[in-house]
This record gives sequence, structure tokens and C-alpha cells, in this order.
Amino acid sequence: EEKYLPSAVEGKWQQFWATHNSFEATVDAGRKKYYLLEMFPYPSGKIHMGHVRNYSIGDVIARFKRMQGYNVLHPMGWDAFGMPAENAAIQNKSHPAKWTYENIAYMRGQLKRLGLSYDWDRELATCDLDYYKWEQKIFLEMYKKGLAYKKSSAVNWCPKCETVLANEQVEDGCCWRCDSLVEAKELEQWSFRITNYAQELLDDTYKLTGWPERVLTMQRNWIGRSVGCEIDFALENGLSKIRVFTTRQDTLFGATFMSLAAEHPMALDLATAEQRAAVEAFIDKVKKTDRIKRSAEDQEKEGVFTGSYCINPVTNAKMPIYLANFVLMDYGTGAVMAVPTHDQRDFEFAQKYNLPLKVVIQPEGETLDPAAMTEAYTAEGIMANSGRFDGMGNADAKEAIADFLEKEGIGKKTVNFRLRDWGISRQRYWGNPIPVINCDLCGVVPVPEADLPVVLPMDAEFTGEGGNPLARVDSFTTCTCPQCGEAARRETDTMDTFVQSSWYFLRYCSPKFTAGPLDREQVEHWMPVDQYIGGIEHAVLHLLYARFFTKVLRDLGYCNVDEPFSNLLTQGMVIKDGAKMSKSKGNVVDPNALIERYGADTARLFSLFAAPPEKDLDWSDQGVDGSYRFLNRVWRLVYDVLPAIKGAGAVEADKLTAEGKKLRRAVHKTIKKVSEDVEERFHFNTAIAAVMELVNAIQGFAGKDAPENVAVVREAVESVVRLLAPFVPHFAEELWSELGNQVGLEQAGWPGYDADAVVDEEITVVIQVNGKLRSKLTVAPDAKEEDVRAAALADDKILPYLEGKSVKKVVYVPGKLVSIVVA
Ligand code: ANZ
Ligand code: ZN
Repeated sequence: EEKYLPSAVEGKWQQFWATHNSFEATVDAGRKKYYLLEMFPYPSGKIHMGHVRNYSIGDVIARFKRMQGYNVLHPMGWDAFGMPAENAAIQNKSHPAKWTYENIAYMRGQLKRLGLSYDWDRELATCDLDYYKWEQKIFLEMYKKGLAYKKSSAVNWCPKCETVLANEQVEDGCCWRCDSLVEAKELEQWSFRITNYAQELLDDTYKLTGWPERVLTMQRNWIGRSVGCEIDFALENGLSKIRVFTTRQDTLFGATFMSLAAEHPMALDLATAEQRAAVEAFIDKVKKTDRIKRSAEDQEKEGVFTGSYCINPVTNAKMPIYLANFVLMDYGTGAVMAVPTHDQRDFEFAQKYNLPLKVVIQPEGETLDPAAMTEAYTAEGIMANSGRFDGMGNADAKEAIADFLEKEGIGKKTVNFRLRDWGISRQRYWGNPIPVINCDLCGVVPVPEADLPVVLPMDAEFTGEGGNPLARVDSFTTCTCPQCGEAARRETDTMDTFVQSSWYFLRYCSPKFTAGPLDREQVEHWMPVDQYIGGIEHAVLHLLYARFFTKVLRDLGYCNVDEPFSNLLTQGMVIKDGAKMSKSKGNVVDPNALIERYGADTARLFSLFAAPPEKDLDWSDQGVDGSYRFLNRVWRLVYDVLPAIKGAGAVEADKLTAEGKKLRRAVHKTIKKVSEDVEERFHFNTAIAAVMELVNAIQGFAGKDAPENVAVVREAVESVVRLLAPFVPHFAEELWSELGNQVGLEQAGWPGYDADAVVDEEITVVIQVNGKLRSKLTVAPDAKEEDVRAAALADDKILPYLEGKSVKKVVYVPGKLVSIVVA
């Protein structure tokens, strides 16, 4: 077809790929494997431009790797449980399953329409019984190992979604989904003991050399390893003691009061009769504030005096014991030795409640006056007012005091992590049921393996009236205790959807395996994922959980993988008019309309050409149009030259005319550049730009009438088509076959370049000084005049003739001569 009709071309090749199972991945010992994965989508309804970009980036790499001869695994599936389905069910008076599977069907069609090279045979949805039943088995094994456990804890509660949120799902004190203000609430919760893996998760970040440093830093901060001491402070009455965690034992001599969390088990006992009412009121108030707000730096420091005192073990000073709103019960020991001179929070607290200040670290060559301080001194310095440690640098004193405390039996060195266990209970219907039974006599009893799976019942009602619809399905909740046989109640909490996304990449290796969650042999072949691609917003949530879960599955004997993702690419957002595309901003571009008008190849080309993958992509209608026009230009070029180059043989380099040689050099330089840009940097935008330049060179080729150049024109045009193949696959396949090639592009392979052909031809320029030949230069034929002049004036053999003279004139005869006149 001489006119470029995207829909016809794209339909034809999508059909071809489907009937030939072109992207099916099977183990092949003869070829190196390459596992490429984009984060799977939530089936929200339809694809948005962020998806188009994400999956286009992935598809370029998949197709490029296949052309390079790799055996590529490139699967796709659906992160299909979660709240929106339930909310939609309430709104539409339908069922979350119906909504979800309809969305999946529609979105699958959209992805196919984009020509993405997935192995659709491996498709999975996490709400498929065949998927979530295996997760229940894993849960029970984690339970047996103590890695899944139930505890009563203060949780982040979203009043609108009526569900618990993980810390990671609270953003600035608000729900990550609906933006309601999050509250604190005490609930019995299932948790995963991710803290058991804190050290390994931290250590292994140093092995992830293929990850962006930014993501690794975020994970390290999230894990938050702190080295310090636990120190005991005896109560004044000698009856008990309070243990604190500090990273600043060097400031121990400056601790003048004690701050406890409102939830500290001793809080009420410490309250004296006069202070009791105030203490109770304070505890009540604090418990209602969520932990994010409590740890926010700008929060007003507040507290209450308990009326009791403890003793500083090194100074014997009497320290009043306060409850303070910024001390959290679930970090360290829930108690802080307060050093107002060297900790800003303690300083503000001491100002407010008039508590004593004692400086124990002095800046070098200075003496701080506590009465004149306006803020805490938190930098390094020299120890003071600290007995035998005076005069030491405070960093050394940290070590010395830690040793001293251990020797005296007052304290010990400790490591603390900021990372908390992962609360996975959700009070929602549309999730994976936690496979346990609650019995009045036996407590929590796991569902026996023979009784798995616990199937999510379909007959729930979605009224939107408070709470978990699953808890109102009597046929589900009613059961007998597997241990004692008495009537019992089935657990109605379901698992956080992040559990499903923590192992889907492993299941893709053997998605139809029926004997267990994973076929070890397949997993060993395909894992780890060689390249993972997704949004930076998952830097801690999903990416940390997935690393944890992989290590758990390893320790349960399911695989031998330590780290799931060797390389990570975090792509930027798609923005329009300076803002992220969103319904609320009204700047959404619908991929359907785009594909309808221009075709999938243009949509892909634009989203790859407009910005490098990590950067935000600024939407531009002209940019889309430009991409479309470029494809049309290539299309016409191919048909224009087709009659002339049909039957052209291989290039014989030395038979080409000078123009022919120049074009050939451009071809091979372009192949080299595109290969490097795609392979090493994923700089698809500069790669595409290089192909565009080559197209210009072919169109402006002056030697096309010389019969000896026909072969090079063919080579040039074929190279353009092959280099474009990963970006615009339908378009490229069509032209490739029109050019008379029998095998498809992926089999034809990625073009190599001729190392000799990319070397610039050189020409010799002679240099004269006052008319006499003095030296010679070798330069590229297209060298710029100013560069040649500069090189001539800096030439070793010329410099002596210029010494002590002034240059009057420099004349350049292009490609031949530089003439210098001196006097
Ligand atoms: C005395 C001190 C003096 C402290 C000083 C700091 C500076 P990271 O680095 O995050 O581990 N802390 C301990 N437990 C706490 C809790 N449950 N809630 C709020 N704060 C708590 O921080 C460790 C420091 O945070 C500890 O060291 C303690 O204050 C405080 F000049 O102890 B420090
Ligand atoms: Zn029982």
C-alpha cells in the first residue's frame, strides 16, 4: 500500500503475532534469558497515558533484546483486588468481580491494540482463585514460622474507607486513596514480621547496583538503622526503672528530665495523686492523634508532668518524668532521656515547661551559656561537664561512654530500626481472605491445608453501610473449629493488596503450575527480573515489600532468589500544561482517541521521543503530529526508492562513489549510536533523533543516480526500518516485508555496524607560514573552519614560527590549506 494507513497495518501485524505466538517464552538452553517486566496495572477501567508510556518503554527493551538474540520473558497481568472495585460495586449496585473482570477485558484489548509484545499465555489476575489460593498457603507457612502474627496495635484508620492503612499508605496524615484525615485506632491486626529482615534488606541495597541511587536512599531511610545504647534510669523511690533508647549517649550528663510516650506501660503508675487527672486527660488526647502528626517536626511540643522523678545514673541528678506528645511507643523503648541543650525537641519542651539546661558539648573554642541559648546545639564538639570524659571529642565519647555503661551494667549498645512490621489486615471484602478461624476456646486456629482454599463468597451485599461486607455473609463466617470441633467464626479480614504484588513476578515464571505457588525449576531459570520498570511512587511501598517477600519465599524453600529485580528504571510522569494528567485537572488525553486518529505506532513513538524515560514527559499535540509526519515521511521514502533498489546486492564498499561512501558512513554511525543509546542508557529520544537525521541524509543523498550506489541506498533504508522496529513495530514489519525480506524483523536481528565504516575519512591540510610550507594537519572532511584554524595555530611545528611575532592574517582554503602571515 503506497499510502500509510496505520489501522490496516497494525491490525494485520497484531493478527500475525497472535496466530504465530510470536512472544511466547519457553525455556531454551541455547539462548540467554532476559526477563523484562513493567509493574502490572490496577484494572481501574481504561488505560491512561502513563500506562502507554510505561509499557512502550518496556516494549522497546523487550523487542530490542529479542532482536539481539535473547530469549525474552515479557508477561502482563492485573493487580486486581482492592478498594475501588468495592466502591464501584456500591455505586453501581453490582459486584466487584464483575466490575474487575469487565475492566480487565477492556484494558487487555487496549494493550493489544498498542502492539505490546507480551506472552499473553502467562496472563494472571491476582483475584483469580488460582492465584490467591497459593498466597493463602504461603500465609499459613509464614504463620507457622512466626512471620505472620496477630497483635493488638494502634493503627492508621481511614474513616471514609473504613479500613486500616499501612504507614506507607498515609501521606501527610491523609489516606493515599481518598485523602481523608487518618485517625489512630486500637485493633487486632495481622502483621508480617518484615523487621526480621531489616538488616538483610538494608545490606542488600548495596548489591543493587542497577537501581537508581535515589530509590536506594529512600529504602535505607525507611529501614532507618540507628546505632546507640539502651540505658536504665532508676526511679527516685528505687522500686523500678525506666529504660531509654538513645543514639546520643555522649549527652548523658546533660539529661535533665525524662519524656515518656503516653502509651508507656508505666505512665499511669507514675502519676501522683495531684497529677493523675492531668495525666489521664493528656493520655486521652494524645491517643486520638495519629502517629504521623505526632512525629512531624513542626508539631507543637506538649506534655504533662507525672509528679514522679528518676535519677540520672552518672550525675545522680533528680530528673522530673514527663509524658510528651512527640515520643512514640513503638520506637525504641517509648522513653527518651531529654537533653534540652543538644536536642531541638527537648529544647522546645524545656522552654515551655521551664526545665533545666546543662551544656555538655561545647563547640571548639567556644563556651555556650545555657541561659543565652535560643536553640539546641546539635553539632560535633568537645565534651564538658561530663566528669572523666571532659575534653574528649564527642564522637570518641560516644564509644567511651557506651563501653563505660556496659562495664557498669547501666546500659548496653543496641541497634534500632525505624522499619515497623507490615500490617496486612484490611477490613474489606474484595481481597484475599486470611485463612484462619477464630475459636472462643482455642483462639486463632489456622485453616488446615486440606481445607484450602478459603474461597471468597460471591453472595456478599454492597450497601455501603459501614464495615466489611464479608463479615455479614453468614455462610462464610459460620464454621467449626478444626481443633475442638465447636462452633467458631471465620476470619473476615482480607490481605493488603500489596501482598499480591509482592510475588506476582515469581508466579509469572510458572503461572499455570498446579502443584504449588511456584515451579522451582522455572523460577530458577527466569529469575531475577533483569529489568523492572515502574513509577517512582513505589520506591518504598511495593519495592520494599517485594524484596521482603522474595526473601521469605527463599527461606520457605520456594526459590533461591535473594533479590527479585536486578535493574530498576523509574519512569517519569506524563504531564500536560505543567501538571500531571488527572481528571481533577481536566488535562487528560485519552489513548483511545490518539490511537484512533494516528495509530498505535505514533502514540508509541511520541511517548518515547518526547523525553528520556526517567524524566517527566510534557504532552504536546504538535509533538504527536510531528511523530506522525515523520512516519509518513519514512513510508514515502521507502516506496520512492523501492523500484530502484529491488534486487540490489550487498554493499561493496570500495566501489562506492565518494557520496556513496559518505552515506554508508552515516548509516553505520547511526547504527552505532542507536545501539548505544538503547542498550546502555535507554535514551530512546536521542536514538530516534539519530534515525531522523539518517532519514534526512537519505532524502538528500546526491549520489542516488550512480548505479554503483544502489546497494548502499538499500542498506540505508533497511537500516532505518530495522532501527525503528522496537519503537514502531507494526510500521517497521510492514516496510520490512515490502522490502522483500522473507523473515521477520526479530529473526533478522538487530543490525551490527562495520567498525571500519564508522571511522571518519581523513583529509590533509597543509600549513604555510609567510608562504612557506611548514606543517600538515589531518582533519575530518566536514571539520569546521574555526577548528582547523585553531589546530593550525596550535600545531607543534608551527609554534616556533609564531614566537615573538604577531599574527597578521590567517587564510583558510577549505580542505586544502591554512596560510598564516606573521610580522
Ligand atoms: C538523647 C538525645 C540527645 C537524643 C540528643 C538525641 C539528641 P533516631 O536517630 O531516629 O534513631 N528517641 C528515642 N526513642 C524515641 C521515641 N520512641 N520517640 C521519639 N523519640 C525517640 O533517633 C534516636 C533519638 O530519638 C534518641 O536519641 C532519642 O533522643 C529519640 F542530643 O536520646 B536521643
Ligand atoms: Zn476451638
